[in-house]
Formats: sequence, structure tokens, C-alpha cells
Amino acid sequence: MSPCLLNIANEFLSAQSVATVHALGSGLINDTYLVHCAGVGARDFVLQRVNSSVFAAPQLIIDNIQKVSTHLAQQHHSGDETKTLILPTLYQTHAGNYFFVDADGGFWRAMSYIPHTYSIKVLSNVTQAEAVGFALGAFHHALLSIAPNDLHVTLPGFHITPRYLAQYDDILAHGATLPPLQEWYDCHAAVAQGRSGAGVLENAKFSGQLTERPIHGDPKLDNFLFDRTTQGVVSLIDLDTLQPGLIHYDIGDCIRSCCNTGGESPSGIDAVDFNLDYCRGILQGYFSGAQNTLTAKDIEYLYAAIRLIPWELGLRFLTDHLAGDRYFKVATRGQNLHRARVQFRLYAEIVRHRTYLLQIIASLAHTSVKAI
Ligand code: GN1
Ligand code: MG
Repeated sequence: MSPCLLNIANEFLSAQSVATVHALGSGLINDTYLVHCAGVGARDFVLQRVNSSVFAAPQLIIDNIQKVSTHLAQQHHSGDETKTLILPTLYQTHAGNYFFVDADGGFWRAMSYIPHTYSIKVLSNVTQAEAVGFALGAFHHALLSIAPNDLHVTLPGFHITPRYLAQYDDILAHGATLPPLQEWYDCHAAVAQGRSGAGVLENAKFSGQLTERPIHGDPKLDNFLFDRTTQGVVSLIDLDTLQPGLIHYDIGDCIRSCCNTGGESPSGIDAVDFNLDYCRGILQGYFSGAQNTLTAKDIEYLYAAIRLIPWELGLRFLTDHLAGDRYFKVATRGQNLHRARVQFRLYAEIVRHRTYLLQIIASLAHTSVKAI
């Protein structure tokens, strides 16, 4: 283990007796470690180096987390049992800051490791799907009373699909090295297929049909923590992109992550499958957790969001591949291209199931849904 990691862990007050530091999770942006502390009463905690080429002002993330944590604690205190999600607590350094900057400018933070929990890479049943959907709906509901503009924008342009499309066009116009023919053809065809719908959510926002709220931004399956005893979801972690946005980004992202039973990186793209029962379960859980706060317009744009966000992520992976893997971490060259193909396959499955998905939404919302 690097002595440097031990030293950094020791900068935080809670690091009473750091024994080991190990890599944790499989995030594509930040570096995350589990710090194991030895001794009676010592608690393990999470140490993270925030990727400052993605997050230009990581202090803003800390402000947002503190604001939302205080808000949730107040609701919890006032006895609203439907909002029992807990968030990790940020730790202070010996100097009294909530972050530590190392000699190379690396931005580190530490937070509690929520005990008796586990995360999963792929759902195993509809009960889990409902629990995830409920947690996301309850999270949105609990944050409704925070004015979106009270939160900092930690990642400008995040989930603004037309912006990702412009970046893709720009990189192609500047002579990117293209992938092997068949792979390139498939990806480029998928981009072409979704191009006309890229602005669907942003246009709805600009025309006032959809409005911003506080959102999570990155509610992929492994950011939900399940309780070892109850098997329910007790926490939603990875709060870097907690900022104003459309709930549709979150719902689309959660569904694209949870309903792909092949996972985000299957060995072959034929393993990609969109599980309709999981999708129904997530939406059902979401409606219940959000306590019917969705407007008719919100519901009208749900299918568009479910279709858009995997396409957007495919585009982001593909663009990053063409740019030389500068944003998403890769172990090998070609990994972002593969990830892109997985998302585009998922997008194709969602398009194929359009009629049925619209029926699911309509039956859960007890309304007819106009297709967008
Ligand atoms: C990134 O934090 P992490 O690595 O789980 C990305 C998400 C993608 C996700 C795909 C800030 O999330 O938008 O959906 O990878 N986060 C950011 O796995 O870009
Ligand atoms: Mg994240």
C-alpha cells in the first residue's frame, strides 16, 4: 500500500488508527478507497480523490452535500418516515476543513462508510427494482423543498445532450482516428438515429414544459446501498453531481443502468438486454416514493428520457474514445468504444419496446400517454 495514501488518510480527524487503505468500487471518474481503522470503536471510512479535471471546483460539491444533508436530517427529525435515506457524512481534517489538498494539488475528501450495507452491479429481482425506484422517488421528493438555484452547479453542461452531440461533431470535423469499420458503422448509425431527438428534454425545459429541481445526476445501480438486514435501499451515494437538473435525467439514468441485465460492461454486446419487468418495478417504486408529485408533462416525457439517456451515454463514451480516453477511466484502449456499443444496443432495445414501455407508463400513471 502506498505510504502516501496512509498519510492522506491520517489527515482526517477520524483516522484514529489507520490499518489499511484499499481501492473501493468501480467509478469511472474519481479514485475511491476504503480506509480500515484498527482498534476498539474505530470506524472504517471512505477516502476519495476528486477528479479535478472533471470537477473544476470540488468545494462546491462539499457545499451542496452539506446543504442537502442538513435538509434531510431536518426532515428526518420532523418524523417523516417516508424520507429515511441517509447520506454519507463528510469528515473534517485536523485543520478543520472538509477536504485536503496534497502536494500535487490532488483534492481529497473523506466520508463515513455506511455500515451493514452492500451495493450490487446487476438487479436480481423486481423487489430490488422497486426498492431502487422508491429510493430515487423519495430522494427527489425530499429535495423538492430546496430551491434548485440554492444548489451550486458542480458540473456545468452535465446531461445537456445537444452539447455532447456538438462535441462529437466537433471531434469528427477535426479528423479523429476512427475505430474499425463495422464498429464505427454501428456507432455512427446509432448516433444518426438518435440525432433528431437529442434536444427533446432541453427543448421541453426551454419551453417551460419541464422545470429543474435538485437532482442526483448519477443514480446508477451501484450508487444505491441496500441494508443487509431489510434488503431495502437505505442510502444513495456519490453526490458529486447533486445539482439543479431535470428529474428525467435521473430517471433515465437509473433505468438504463438497472434494466440492462448484461451490466455496463458485458464481455459481448449480445448480452445486453432491457428487462421490462425491472423497468416497471422501478417506475412503480418511483411513483410511490415521489408521492405523486409528477406533473402530466413530467409523465409525458418519461419515455423520451428512458430512450435519451442511454443514447447520450453511448455518445459520451464514443466521443471520449475518439478523443483518446480523456474523461472516463479505461484499463485498455477500446474500452470506451465497447461501452458505447453497449449503450447503443440498449437504446435500440428501448426503441424496439416503445409501445410496451408507453403502456407501462400509462398504466402506472393512470393516464393515457402521448408519445414524444
Ligand atoms: C460516471 O461516478 P461514476 O464514475 O460512477 C459518469 C456518469 C456515467 C457513469 C457511467 C460525472 O459516473 O455520468 O453515467 O460514469 N459521471 C460523470 O458508468 O460524468
Ligand atoms: Mg459519479
